[in-house]
Amino acid sequence: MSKEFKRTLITTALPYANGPVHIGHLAGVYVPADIYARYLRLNGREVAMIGGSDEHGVPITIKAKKEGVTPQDIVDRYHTIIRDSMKELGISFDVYSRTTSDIHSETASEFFRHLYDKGEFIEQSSMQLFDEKANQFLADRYVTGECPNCHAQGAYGDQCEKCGSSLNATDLINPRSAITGTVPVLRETRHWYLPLDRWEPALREWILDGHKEWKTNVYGQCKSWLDLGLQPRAVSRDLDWGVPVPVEGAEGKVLYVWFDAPIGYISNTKEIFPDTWEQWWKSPDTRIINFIGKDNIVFHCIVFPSMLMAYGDNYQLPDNVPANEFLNLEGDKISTSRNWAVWLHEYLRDFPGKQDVLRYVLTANAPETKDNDFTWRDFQTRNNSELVAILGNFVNRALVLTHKYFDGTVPAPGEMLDVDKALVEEIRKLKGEMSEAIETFHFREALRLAMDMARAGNKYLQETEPWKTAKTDMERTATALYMVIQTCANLAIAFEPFLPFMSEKLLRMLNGDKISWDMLGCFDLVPAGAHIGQPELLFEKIEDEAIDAQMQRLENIKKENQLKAWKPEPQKEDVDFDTFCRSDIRVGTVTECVKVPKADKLLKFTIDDGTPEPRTIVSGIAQHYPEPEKLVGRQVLFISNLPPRKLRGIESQGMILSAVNADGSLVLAAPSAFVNPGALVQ
Ligand code: B3M
Ligand code: ZN
Repeated sequence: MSKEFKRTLITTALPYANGPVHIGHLAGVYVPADIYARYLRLNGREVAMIGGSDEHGVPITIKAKKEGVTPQDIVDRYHTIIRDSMKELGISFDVYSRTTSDIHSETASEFFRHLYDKGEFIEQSSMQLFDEKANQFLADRYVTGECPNCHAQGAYGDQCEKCGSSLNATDLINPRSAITGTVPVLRETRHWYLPLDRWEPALREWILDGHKEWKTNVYGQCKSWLDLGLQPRAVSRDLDWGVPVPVEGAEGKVLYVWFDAPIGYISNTKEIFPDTWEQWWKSPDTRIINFIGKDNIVFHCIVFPSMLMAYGDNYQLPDNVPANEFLNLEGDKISTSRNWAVWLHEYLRDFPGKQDVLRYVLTANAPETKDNDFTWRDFQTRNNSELVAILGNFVNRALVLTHKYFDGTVPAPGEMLDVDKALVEEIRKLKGEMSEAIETFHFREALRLAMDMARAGNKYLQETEPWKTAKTDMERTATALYMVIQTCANLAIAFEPFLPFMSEKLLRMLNGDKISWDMLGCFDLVPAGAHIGQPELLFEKIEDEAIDAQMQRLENIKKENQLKAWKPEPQKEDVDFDTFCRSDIRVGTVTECVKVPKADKLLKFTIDDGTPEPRTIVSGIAQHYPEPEKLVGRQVLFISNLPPRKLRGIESQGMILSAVNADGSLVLAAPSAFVNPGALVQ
């Protein structure tokens, strides 16, 4: 890390307060930011970690309308859930505030007014989509339609979630109002635009020449935006929820949410440092780092920096924007609206005391360079075979052995042999690699290296076997246990940024208190003669039942979503009555039903159709009735006058009727009460 910075301002994307936070938010933004902040604090650096809820914007007003409550009710509800659950996860914000605060509206208003007075905006009239039924303009997500780029349905007026392109509402093909479902009309309206093109040369120089060290995904996205050429962007909207545009004649207009939200970083800094906030934003001694997800890159690397440059007055641009890719859940994209997520507050309820397990799994799987997948099986495996079996096991053995052979008093070491020196070297080498990884935002790698420290500890115990030397050479046992206790103290430091709850517990067991990154690699952290506490388990095994319950929950959500998305097939073409009457549909009773060998889908039915001869029908429903013998005795409906067909060498005399469910499953159609076999259905 360059030494010329005096302090680091860490900002974290402000989550929309239209829902709770989920593992995607955590893996992408809050856990990495927290690791970084904790690491810097351990290094004695001056740090401020800024967070808060983004409480404006259309998704919030849409949610409020749907529930028949006010937008304020919505943001009050979710702000509280988000703030409390992140605190419980140990995300160490120095401030977690909200964009509906007074200090924020004042700051955002002043920011806009300053740009307005400086002539930094273009004022322009344009035709915008208007819902005549709701009597309002349709900003951003109030319109949906077909994406002009990838032609996906359901693209929003500001963005297509399918191909990720950012859109203007008027670009959508076949737009529909999200409020009334009607086709919007075009109506003229005036707005303020920030001419991003004015800042293009400065942005090119700052990013493309000056920040080649940025992550390739971030640098690449910026480059392609800049190469496409920047255009003026509207920074106001016709809406009644947001910070009012502080200009005369702007009634009914508010600041665009992406104009006010990043200013939230500034207002939240003001909230904790009312007197010194300027040095966090305007001093070149401050290093600003923005933690965000990949969908926010353009706003943090192009739009907000243009706003800051337009403002002037020494506002500093971020030094790095380590944006992450997306985390998927069990192979599917996480989605708030489809409830396809693991919600943090629910996780904390279902797995009490297991904050570090989630932090560990999300970091080990962090989508740092590509999208990644969270699965509950992987969660269980990482807990059981890494946290329990490697880290927990090592610490437990170290403490138990010290109690067994030295009554819990750290023994004085004897002569240091090669095996002991090798352990010290290994820990110091790993420390160097960890620091490098964290400082370059490679947190998964850093976590793997921390785990390697625990592995080194286990290997050392295997090699020195202090339980064996206790019979012959107590000095060797003393040295080995001294070394492993020091290793435990090292682990408490190395893991603190990642697993702060574990670290605190381990320190308590070692009767340690203050730690710093400088101490990592030292082997005199717990002095000989010090007493250590009783060993407690740091991690416990997660059983199949807990995982199965989570998988079942997701399974249910998938079914619910299929049902919600289900639409009946369009009606077939008309048939005349006589044609229909020529179909011979009858009731039959199943007398035998077996799988057709070597055919996954086929069942062979033997049906009593009221005639002396049993009827054979082959039907493609085997996957929906895995126990065909249970169908014996059931009544079914079948078409009896179709020409016979050979299927796998069996002659099928008709077709059994079934209905298709939303999830594609087939259900046999049957009369609602017993009917004589062979009866006609009419
Ligand atoms: N609320 C979008 C998001 O949650 C937006 C971030 C604002 S950061 C200033 O992804
Ligand atoms: Zn698209």
